[in-house]
Amino acid sequence: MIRRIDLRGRLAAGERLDYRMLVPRAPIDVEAALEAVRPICEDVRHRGLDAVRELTLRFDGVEPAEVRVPQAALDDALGALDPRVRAALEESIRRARLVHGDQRRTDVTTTVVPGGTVTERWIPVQRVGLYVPGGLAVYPSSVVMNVVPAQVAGVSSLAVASPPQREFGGRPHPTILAACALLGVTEVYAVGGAQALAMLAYGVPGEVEPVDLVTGPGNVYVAAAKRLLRGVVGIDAEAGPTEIAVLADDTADPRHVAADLVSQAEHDPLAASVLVTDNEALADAVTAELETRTTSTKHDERVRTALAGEQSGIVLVDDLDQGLAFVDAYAAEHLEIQTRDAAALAARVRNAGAVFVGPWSPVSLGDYAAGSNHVLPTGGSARHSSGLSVQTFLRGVHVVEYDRDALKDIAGGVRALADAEDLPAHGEAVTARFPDE
Ligand code: HSO
Ligand code: ZN
Repeated sequence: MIRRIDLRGRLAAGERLDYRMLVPRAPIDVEAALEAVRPICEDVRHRGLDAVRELTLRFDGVEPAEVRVPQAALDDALGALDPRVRAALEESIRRARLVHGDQRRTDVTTTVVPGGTVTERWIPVQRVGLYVPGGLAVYPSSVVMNVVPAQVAGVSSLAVASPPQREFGGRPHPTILAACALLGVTEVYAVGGAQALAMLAYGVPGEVEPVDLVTGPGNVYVAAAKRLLRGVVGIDAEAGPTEIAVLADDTADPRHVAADLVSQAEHDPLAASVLVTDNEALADAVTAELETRTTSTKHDERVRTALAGEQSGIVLVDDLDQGLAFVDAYAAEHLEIQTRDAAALAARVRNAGAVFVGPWSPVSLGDYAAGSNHVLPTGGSARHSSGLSVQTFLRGVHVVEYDRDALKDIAGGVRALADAEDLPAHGEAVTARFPDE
């Protein structure tokens, strides 16, 4: 059911291998979704909450009494939350605050020359919209992963949007509401999909203040809406289906490897689970384990489809150096290193959204309770982007302050460069300050 790609001996035979092509990403057509999303965003922009209500009825099949979830509903959801889930969420929040607290930036002043300084000031984005998906699963953990870094960054105004659920009276799932309440988020909207992003980006006069930045994962329509609205608002990455890559050798436990591959396949039929190993016996044992696990796991259909997809596979490599080259080219959202000297190998990884080192650090720990963030770059974008962090919600602003002597000292340099660019007025803006010299 999971395909195997045997690369052993092929480099020695002189073949050129394009690792990126060998395990392609699941086909997600954001461009096609753009066509569907464009009229939705326009409608919300022009007709505000009337459009939001109609679109919610059309796409979610519910007519929420109110688009904004009342505070009493948030409080009730927290009051009714299973105490075990509450304790787990509280611990998840505590750990995330520890890690994200250490990401705070301090303003730095550089004295460039005597009398000339540049200060980098870190200023939080003023107002952000956080999207929490509904779909195949409920994601209170994603509330934590979005809200904690925003709050640590000092964002003062924060709105959450999440799709309304028919079985909960047109409100988001109660666990999502409870997570918002636990985190002190009071502005929550029962809106999903592109209409949620448009509502947050454009705002609704008198009802919803527009945000400056939208973050959070979502389906292809959410990704398309982000692409369309970028510019109107800032966005984080366009999230695609979840991915796990495991780089393992003969020391890995096949039961653990299989369990981890299944854990992320559970998210989505388009999720990617990739094992890269130099050990054929491990590959065989993991394949056998996957067979048994897929029969017993709750979301067996989804898992089987994901594992059988083109985007998943077991890759056999000559050695761990080739394995490392492969996983670097693939640039997984999550990369587990289950080898001897795992920490040393992990230190050599260049491209991954997050790296999970050794036998006791499964991805699902990171999904919920490691303290790390689980909103991570997918689709190979780990080659150039990072996951959500405090930095996502900050802007570094250069504050320039030179005194007279310091400016005079460099006036010639500014003039020379201004003339070289044929922009003499730039130079004159400096020399105008020194008319007698
Ligand atoms: N693995 C997902 C996050 C998640 N898992 C939420 C469970 N709940 C994407 O990183
Ligand atoms: Zn997950």
